Amino acid sequence: MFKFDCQARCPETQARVGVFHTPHGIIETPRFMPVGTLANVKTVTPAQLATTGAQMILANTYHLHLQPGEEIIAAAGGLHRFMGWSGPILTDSGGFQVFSLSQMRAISDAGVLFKSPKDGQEIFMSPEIAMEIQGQLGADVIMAFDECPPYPATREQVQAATERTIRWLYRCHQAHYHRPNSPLSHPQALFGIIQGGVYLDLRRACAAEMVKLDLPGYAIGGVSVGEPPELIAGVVAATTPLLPEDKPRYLMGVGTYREMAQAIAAGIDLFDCVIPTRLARHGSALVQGERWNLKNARFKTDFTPLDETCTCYACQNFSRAYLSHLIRAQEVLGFTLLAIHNLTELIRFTQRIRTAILAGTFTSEFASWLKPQESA
Ligand code: PRF
Ligand code: ZN
Repeated sequence: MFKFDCQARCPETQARVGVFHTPHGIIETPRFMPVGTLANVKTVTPAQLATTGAQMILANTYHLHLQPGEEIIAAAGGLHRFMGWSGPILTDSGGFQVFSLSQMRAISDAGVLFKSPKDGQEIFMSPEIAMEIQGQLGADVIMAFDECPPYPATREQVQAATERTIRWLYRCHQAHYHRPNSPLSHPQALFGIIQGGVYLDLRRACAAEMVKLDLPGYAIGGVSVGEPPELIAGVVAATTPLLPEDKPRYLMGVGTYREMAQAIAAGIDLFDCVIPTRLARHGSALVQGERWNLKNARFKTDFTPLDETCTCYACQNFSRAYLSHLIRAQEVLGFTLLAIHNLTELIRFTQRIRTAILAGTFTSEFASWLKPQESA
């Protein structure tokens, strides 16, 4: 279980093609993972989601702990049954969300005390509690509880957060692998989250410390938190050489074309981001690398598909004019169709890279995405 088979490598970069095995199925990497924060990918049914090429999807410990609570999900038989998704699921630990979404009361080595944005109630989270909740949720992959420093932050602040994240990982590992009697019928893989901000030596030190635990996978956290996007590739390239070749690598919260292509070139396998579903709810479509607002007047009488090269349900059955109409009228179907398209588009982008690595054409075919952003 949780084997990662590397099937091919790019001779010019660190990019690789792999298959990650989980109790609920395989993930062919590199691959983008849709975000289903509250045990649903917003506006999309699991049946629709399956048509986008999604394999593993995400859910959030933080949100599900606040609502409806892990006891209810455990009573339903776990997340897969509760939400009707039989494929692989990964839960984020809450480490990041506690810091970014709630009013913090106190943070110490013991854990984090914060105020629920829902009802103002004080809630305590720790590595042990995050493991316990994720055990109840029952995802295939669970994430360590980490401290994600903001950007900008001083070196001292980032170093303190990184050292705490390492101490917390050891506690997560202890709590997870020595859980007395898990009610689950399948094992869960614990991934560590490497922090270190934009300080490459801190990144390397954190990775070197975490690989000692021989975990089934590793994530890079603390990027895409407000730093210039050009810095992401450097952070990733400094970190991946320290990670084992035979374990999956996940770059958290990154899901733009350029950043994904460059991270894949540096050896990343998995991504997640709310962008495709969030853009859909704002009436925007990802079309061949661009963002189009469907409210734009030019779409009102455009009866061509959104993207004639796209195989998604929206592009196969509807016109830009119809989508524009639905979005202008605030019809839920418009958001659903755009979400289906945007997810298909980003997943297809990572699938196309996968195919190119296998064919030996990655660096030539994706040259425009691999070079730094041209300034306008
Ligand atoms: N830690 C966790 N989840 C995350 C992040 C992190 O650093 C990020 C940063 N981009 C997104 N999601 N636990
Ligand atoms: Zn489409």
